[in-house]
Amino acid sequence: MSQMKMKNNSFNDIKEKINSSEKICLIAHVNPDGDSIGSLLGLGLALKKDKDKVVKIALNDELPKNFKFLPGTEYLESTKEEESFDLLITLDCSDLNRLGKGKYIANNADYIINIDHHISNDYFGDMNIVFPNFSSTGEIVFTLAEAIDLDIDKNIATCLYVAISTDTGSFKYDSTSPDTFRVASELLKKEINLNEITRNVYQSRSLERTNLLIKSLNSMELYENNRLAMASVTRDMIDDCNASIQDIDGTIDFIRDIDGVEVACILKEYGQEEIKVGFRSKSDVDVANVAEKFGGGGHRKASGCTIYDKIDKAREMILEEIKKALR
Ligand SMILES: [Mn+2]
Repeated sequence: MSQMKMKNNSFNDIKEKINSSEKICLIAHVNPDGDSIGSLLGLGLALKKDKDKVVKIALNDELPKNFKFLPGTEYLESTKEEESFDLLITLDCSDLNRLGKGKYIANNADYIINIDHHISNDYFGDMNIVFPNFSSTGEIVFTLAEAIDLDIDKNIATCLYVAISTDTGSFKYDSTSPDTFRVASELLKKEINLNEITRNVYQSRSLERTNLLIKSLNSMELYENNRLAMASVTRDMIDDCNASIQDIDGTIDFIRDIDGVEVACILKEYGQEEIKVGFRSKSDVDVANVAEKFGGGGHRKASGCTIYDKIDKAREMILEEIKKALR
């Protein structure tokens, strides 16, 4: 990839491209989180206000339960091989592989706008808005919408607020800037229902998920004078709890939050030889670097990768690399 390509377009370029497109598809990354769902629905609903356009809001995964209350979820539909679009807008995706099985949709589109905040973004779009210093893709979407005069109503504000709140760990992460609070303030002015958001997003953990959390924490081991904590979640553990693989999300934050722990790591057995690994750091250790050693990526303090090997072998390999990073 040439350095020349690593350049952002202006909001005006984006505006003109959106205005001149009639059939638009929006899509976000696989294993959706609050930022991908919130920015997808937020921008989707904003573009749907233009009745002269066909706007598809694509989601190929199951919508996590705690986001089902979001406005616009009734429009979510999976992609189809035979579809084509003037414009594809990707949200919160650092590269096209993040689209998972929906990746083919990139070939079904004449043009791609890539909106993201991951530092590892490879500028795959024909146009790119990649701001690694933004807290979330939701914050970028708001800033863009404001700049190009898209109407942000209460529904859209609800989606974008969830995007920002979840991707900042409720405004705790370093990526939270004065602008983040300005955007949150603008969204609150739309009279969004904070109580409804909090209840759905943060206070509705299922019993199955809670049981899996307990099991996962029991699998935890500490290394390097308790500076590193690792847990593994196997298929059997998930089945025993009657839980699903998405129910592991969030467990890593509990591990990171232990006093003295600098790096938290969780291994998730997606398949017998497909292990997804999540990393969190709360010190100077750059876990994006660690993830990159295994073909993954992310942010300095939150990253991930996939290892195609047995879970015990994956654990050994990861342990070795994190130990190096901690020295
Ligand atoms: Mn994000």
